[in-house]
Amino acid sequence: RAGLCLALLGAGLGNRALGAPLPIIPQPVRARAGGAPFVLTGRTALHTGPGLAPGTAARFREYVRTVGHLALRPGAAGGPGAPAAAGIFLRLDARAVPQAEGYRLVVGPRGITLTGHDAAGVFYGLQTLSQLMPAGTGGPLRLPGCVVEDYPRFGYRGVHLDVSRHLFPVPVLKKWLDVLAFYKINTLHWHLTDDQGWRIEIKKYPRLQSVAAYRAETLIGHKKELPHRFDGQRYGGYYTQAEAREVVRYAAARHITVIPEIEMPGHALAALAAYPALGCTGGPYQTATFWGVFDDVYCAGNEATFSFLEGVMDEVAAIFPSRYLHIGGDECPKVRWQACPKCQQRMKDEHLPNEQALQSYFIRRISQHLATKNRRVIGWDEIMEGGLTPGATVMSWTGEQGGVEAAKLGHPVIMTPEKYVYLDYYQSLNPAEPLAAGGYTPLSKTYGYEPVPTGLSAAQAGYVRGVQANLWSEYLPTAGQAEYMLFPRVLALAEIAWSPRAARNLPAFLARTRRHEWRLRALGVATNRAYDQITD
Ligand code: TNX
Repeated sequence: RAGLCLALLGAGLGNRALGAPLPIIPQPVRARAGGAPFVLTGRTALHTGPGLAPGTAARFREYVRTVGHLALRPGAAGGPGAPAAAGIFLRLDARAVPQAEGYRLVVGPRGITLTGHDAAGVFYGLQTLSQLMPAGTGGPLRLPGCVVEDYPRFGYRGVHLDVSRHLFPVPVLKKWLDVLAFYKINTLHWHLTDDQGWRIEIKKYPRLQSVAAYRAETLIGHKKELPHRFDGQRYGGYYTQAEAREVVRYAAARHITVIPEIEMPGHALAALAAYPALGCTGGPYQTATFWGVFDDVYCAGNEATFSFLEGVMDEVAAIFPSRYLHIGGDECPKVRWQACPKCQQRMKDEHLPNEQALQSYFIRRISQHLATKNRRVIGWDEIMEGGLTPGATVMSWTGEQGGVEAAKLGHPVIMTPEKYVYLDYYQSLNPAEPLAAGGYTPLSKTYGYEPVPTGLSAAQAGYVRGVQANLWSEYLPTAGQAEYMLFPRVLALAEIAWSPRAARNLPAFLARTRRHEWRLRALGVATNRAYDQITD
């Protein structure tokens, strides 16, 4: 039989059945195609082994229904008495699959066995299985015979979404979460506050809803980069706590952790518009109507700032169970602090040599407050200015240097350098591209990014916990446009975050990506020009 296979391969005939690469993204650690396919029909049962939540199988059923137009039969509860009929068997076995989030998938003519190290592993195995499934109209579906052994390279595989500059409805967020999970992304970094709008309900501070959540109707000050939607209309809105909890629940059911970001001490104009006493000058301020970096930031000399932010973070922590909470920390000008008697007094009292150290003091106080709730902070790389807060994780966006330094200091690091993984940048040089933030990160550039910088020892490299792509929404007034920027570049991020470094192969990835266009469409992602722009 082996001889026959070889002969077929040699003749170029068996290529499809035996040697064709499986269209899986991200590329698994080991994937061997071969043997007879499994034929999935309306008689196929899905058996869930002990210890697995029923929801795990439910989402796969749903996928088979939408893409294959087939309803799988319910399986027996599993265990030793499980029926021997052909079907799909899901089970947990941490010894058989030793890596966290890992799985082993065997597809053969008599059935499909999926063994996960943990529930996440089973879930990811089901995503792989879904990706092996052809589209159908209710008739039998042939799933290629194969053995896949797989686990992630990084424990943190993130996508960041800015909803301050423009916000997107909860049903759209849910659709995107489905797609992220399909590609084994496990973290949504939710950028909830910025100068242009505060998007999370905080019950203790109602003006965050009535004032900070909306942009000023009249334009004040500068004229730089007017958002095209500035037409004198109020723009804004926010997610209620109930909605945010629903997003957290929906994400968790797909093994995605939602990390909320509350920006401080900079990018805070919307909050200052609502509570002007929290700024050094006392205002008045208005929620920003254009993009950029603003001089007015939270006053670091005012105790009210800290009690306000602690009140905010208390509610945020109650909504979001994630161990890590993001406190921003980027792009905070120091001019107001320099001119503010209270800030200068604070620097004297605390023996802080400069405003950078005052920023560090600011972050440390918030971090200490969160530590009492057993939470840790993540911040953009500028939180290193003036000294890095103990226990903080650094998100390295301005380049790789912040991440390198933090790893050398023994702090966890998420790499997200703008040059490679900023999804608000142009993805092609086509002049017909819709207006974007500038910058150029085509699919191939994101794919070519290596998250572990050179020059780190093996131990230091271990602090690089993962990689993230960021979608800022200044130029994305509609969900459709945001989706156009997300996909297919998220697929490249998924592969650099999950697959072994040695498996990286651009032409092979691009070929697989093309085979995913219809799959994305099946998940509700609009087909877009981005596919025509895939070039090697
Ligand atoms: C910089 S990245 C910012 C954001 C902007 C983005 C635009 C970062 C931490 N701060 O406020 O939206 O550039 O690309």
